[in-house]
Amino acid sequence: MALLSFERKYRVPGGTIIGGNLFDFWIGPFYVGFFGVAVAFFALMGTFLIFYGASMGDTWNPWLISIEPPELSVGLGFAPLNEGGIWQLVTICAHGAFLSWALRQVEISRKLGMGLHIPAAFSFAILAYTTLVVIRPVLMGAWGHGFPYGIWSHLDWVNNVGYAYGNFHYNPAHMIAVSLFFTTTLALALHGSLILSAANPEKGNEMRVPEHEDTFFRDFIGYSIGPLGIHRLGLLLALNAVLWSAICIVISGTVWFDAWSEWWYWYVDLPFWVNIEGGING
Ligand code: UQ1
Repeated sequence: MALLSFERKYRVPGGTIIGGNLFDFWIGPFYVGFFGVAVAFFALMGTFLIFYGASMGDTWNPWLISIEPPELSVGLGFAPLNEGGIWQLVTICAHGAFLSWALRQVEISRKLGMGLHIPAAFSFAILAYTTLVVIRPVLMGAWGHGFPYGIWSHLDWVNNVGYAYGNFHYNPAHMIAVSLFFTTTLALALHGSLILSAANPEKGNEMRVPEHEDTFFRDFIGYSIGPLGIHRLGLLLALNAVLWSAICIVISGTVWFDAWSEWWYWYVDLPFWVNIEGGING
């Protein structure tokens, strides 16, 4: 079925969560729905607030514009607009837009009779953001622990927070997250190259089929995870990369306050060698 006739066949009413038929229409290629309207509202509002905040700052250099969270002394209260209040409103708008975006994915999935894997996956990205600007600041008792909304300033924030705990590379959850990011790229490189190799056979041959793909990996390493399995693995790796990133930051400053390198002394202090003469402790 050609794409245009497919779209005509599947552009069906229904599947909405809120709003019934009211917003159940398309603008050009884009499905609108109640959550499309909500996304537009929150995104425009947030963008306007960022420009308003920038207008009160001292630069229009897009690299340097920064919407700062409130001072730590504000705690978990509301701040005046130009003392972190804009950051608070932008954070609310961002959540409104991200959650509406996820729910619009749910509505489109329901229309098409598909699973909800896409909004479920996107929810992990939202969770990562929420961890940084809501969950961890709340656990630490001040909105000021959130990151500033600026291209350069958020990089400074990452740098400073990382070194506030010695060196983040010693954070065991960070180690797991980084390993998962690398493994995700490995999986996508293996998968992408395998699919392209099967789709681009030697001249004169027909396109290869999944059996060829399976056979390559069975010949190569004695195991094929299968054409469906590789996508399950990819999703599992990618979601865990995000999840462990959120874990590595949320434990810093809430359950662990020292340099992360100190954490590893649990190993040095194991009973087997803790009191060995001439050892690191004795
Ligand atoms: C694989 O086994 C497989 O099944 C045929 C794919 O699907 C097309 C893949 O893309 C990849 C990369 C593999 C190999 C992966 C592992 C974990 C053995």
